[in-house]
Amino acid sequence: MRTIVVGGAQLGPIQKADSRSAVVDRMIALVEEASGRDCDLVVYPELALTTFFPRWYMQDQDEVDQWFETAMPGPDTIPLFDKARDLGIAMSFGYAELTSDGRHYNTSVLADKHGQIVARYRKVHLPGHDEYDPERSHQHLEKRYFLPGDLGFPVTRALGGLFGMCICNDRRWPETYRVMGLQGVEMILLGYNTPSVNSQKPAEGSQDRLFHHRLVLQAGAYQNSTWVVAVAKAGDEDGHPLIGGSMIVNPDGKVVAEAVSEADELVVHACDLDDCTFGKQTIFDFARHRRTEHYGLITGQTGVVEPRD
Ligand code: CDV
Repeated sequence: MRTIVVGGAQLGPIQKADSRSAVVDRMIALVEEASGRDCDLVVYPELALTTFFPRWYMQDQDEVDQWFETAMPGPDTIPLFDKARDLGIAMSFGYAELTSDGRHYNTSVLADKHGQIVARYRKVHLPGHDEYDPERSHQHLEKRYFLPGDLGFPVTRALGGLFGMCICNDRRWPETYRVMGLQGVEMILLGYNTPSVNSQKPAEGSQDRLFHHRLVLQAGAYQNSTWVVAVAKAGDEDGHPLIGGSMIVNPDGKVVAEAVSEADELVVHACDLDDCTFGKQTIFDFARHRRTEHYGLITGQTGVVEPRD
């Protein structure tokens, strides 16, 4: 058995006016609760330190840059790293990263139990648009504020297992899981901010969104025989609702723990990484069963090319 007790640390809404330090206080309260529940690892959402700012249209780059961190840990996040290290808990969370040479990414990090960052991921699949779109019920300007990630989908040895990360929209793409599956991933950590309504399809509400969320997590976990830990920022941010539904999915694709609220809430499960072995050695033994000679279109072509008449 290689059991890791995981706490999915869902955050309730963060308003535009909320300070980083107020959010970090909430994150510290969750890691303290996690300690009381014997967690080894706490996972927080995408862009955990602020409101989901890509909903706001900004033209002034200085205003945009206020939402980004130039150091991790930085002045606001050092107390969180100190607390997690003192409690001996590893953690993962998302934030907006501004590099020293001026690049902007939607990033997640994994810190070990000593507070050292051991893995970094930059969001590859950026949804939304890059200019103000009056046709939408709300804006989703990730393509305006971030570059596509440049690190691929790395898998890292940590906590006695093989860990990968992805962020929000990445979870809808089978390629995300498979690229990590091909590196033997045993646990995928992912945070998200998913609006409860589709900005281009008002009929698609929160129940539909939760259905799609669950569908892709369960499929990704099962098809790659990996744990998936998915953690929301949820609830109403300045009049903009986000779904909850934080959950832990086992390598059989079953949901084993799930949030019941749209507030700060810890979802805990003892995950045995050895549970990944059976699927990886049988139906999803990639080395024996994959047929890469037929998969060229996956990497050779981006959009759809229909067959000729
Ligand atoms: N933060 C996100 O990536 N959100 C997207 C929305 C725009 C659909 C998601 O896939 O949940």
